[in-house]
Amino acid sequence: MSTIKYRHYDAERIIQGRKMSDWLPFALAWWHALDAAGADQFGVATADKTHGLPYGSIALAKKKADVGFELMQKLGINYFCFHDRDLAPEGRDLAETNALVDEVSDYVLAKQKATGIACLWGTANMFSHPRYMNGAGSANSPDVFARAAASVKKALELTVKLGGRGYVFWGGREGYDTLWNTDTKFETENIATLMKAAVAYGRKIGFTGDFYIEPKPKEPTKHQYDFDAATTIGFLWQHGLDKDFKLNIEANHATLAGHTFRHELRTAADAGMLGSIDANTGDSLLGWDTDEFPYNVYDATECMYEVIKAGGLTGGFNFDAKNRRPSNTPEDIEYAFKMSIDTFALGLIKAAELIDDGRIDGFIADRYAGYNAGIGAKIRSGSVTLEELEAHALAQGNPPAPPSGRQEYLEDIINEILFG
Ligand code: XUL
Ligand code: CO
Repeated sequence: MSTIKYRHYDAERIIQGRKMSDWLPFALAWWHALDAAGADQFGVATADKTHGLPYGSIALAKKKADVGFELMQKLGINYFCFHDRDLAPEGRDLAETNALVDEVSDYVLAKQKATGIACLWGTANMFSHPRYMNGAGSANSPDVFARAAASVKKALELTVKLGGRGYVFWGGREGYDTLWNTDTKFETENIATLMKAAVAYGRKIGFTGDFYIEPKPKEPTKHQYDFDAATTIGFLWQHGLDKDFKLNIEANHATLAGHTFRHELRTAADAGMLGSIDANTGDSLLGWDTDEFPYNVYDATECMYEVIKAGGLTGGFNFDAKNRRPSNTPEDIEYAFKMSIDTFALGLIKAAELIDDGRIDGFIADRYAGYNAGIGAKIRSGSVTLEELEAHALAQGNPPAPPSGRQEYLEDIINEILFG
C-alpha cells in the first residue's frame, strides 16, 4: 500500500524462502519520528513538530498519532515502538499520568484497528524525569524504585493493550558516574528484581512476547550496567532471566562499546538471544550516540547475513534514528526512512546472494573440517580428556602448519557480490 517508490524494498519479494516484509519488520520510533526536532546540547529545535498545538497537550499527543499513522501508511511500515511518555505527557501524579496515557492509547488502538499497523515493542521512559537522576531499578531510594516499577507495570499493560511483540528495558540511567557513591552489586541485584517482577506480571496479564534488554555502554551515565551483548547475556544467565529475555541490539550502541554492529548481533545470536534490532548508525568521527539513519550497505549486508543465519528475528527493525539537525522538513523524514529501508532491503538481497554463492560458507566449513572425525570429533563432543589429547599429540608428531585464513580473498568475494 506504500506510495513510496523503493529501489530495492519489495514487501512481497521472496528471499531465502520468506517475504522481504517477514525478514524486515520495520518499525517507526515514536520518539524520533514524531518528537525529536533537532534540539541538542548546543542549540534549540530546528524542526517544528508541534503542528501549532501546545507542547505537552493531549491534542498534540493525538495529532502525533495521526501524523505517525499517515507516515507509516505512506512508507509501508507495519510497526511502531513507543515509550509511555512518547504517547502522553506526565500528569500531576501517577494516577493522572496513567489516565492520560489510557486516553491516548485508546486513540492509538483505534488507529491500529483501522490501518492494521501493529506495535513492535513498548517501554517505560525511566530516564527523563528528574526523579530518575540516580537510576530507576538501580535507584538508591526504594520510593523511586517503586515509582519505576509502577511505570513498568503500566507500560506492560499498554504493550499488551496495543498488541506489542516485545517489551524493552533500555537502562537509561541504570549505571554510575562514580564508584565513590555506588554499590554496583546492590544496584544490579535490584535491577534483576525489577525485571523478575516484570516477567511475573507480564505473564500474568497475558504478555506472551519476549522481554528485551537493549545494551549500551555509556550515555547518559559514564558506565551503564548493560554495557554490551556479552555483559548483558551474563547478567541474564546469572539471574535466571534468560528464558524470558532476548537482546535488542542497536548499531550505534555497538560502536559506542568498541564493537562492530555485526559482533553484537553474532554474540546475541550465539547465545540464542538475538531478538530485535534498533536500526541506526553512529558516525566514525563522532564518539557519541548520534542515532543516524543507516545508509552503509556493507553494514546492512553484514547485519542481514547474521539475521538470516540466525533464522530471522522474533522482533523487528526499529528505526531508532533521527534526521540530522539541518534536515528539518517533513520531506526529510520521508527521505530518511526511504533511504534506510532500501539500505536494509539491499543488504538482505546481497546477504542472500552471499549465502547462495556458497564460497564463504564453504570456506568456513573447510576451515573447521578437522573436527569432523577422529580426535576433532571427540573434542566437539565436549567429553575429551587431557590424557586423550596428550596421547594424540604424542602420536601425531608436530601438528601440520596451519592453513591461511585468506581474509583478503574473502573480502574480495564480498566486494564482488556487492559491486560486481
Ligand atoms: C537510547 C535508546 C532508546 C531505546 C529505548 O540510546 O536507544 O531510545 O531504544 O528506550
Ligand atoms: Co535504541
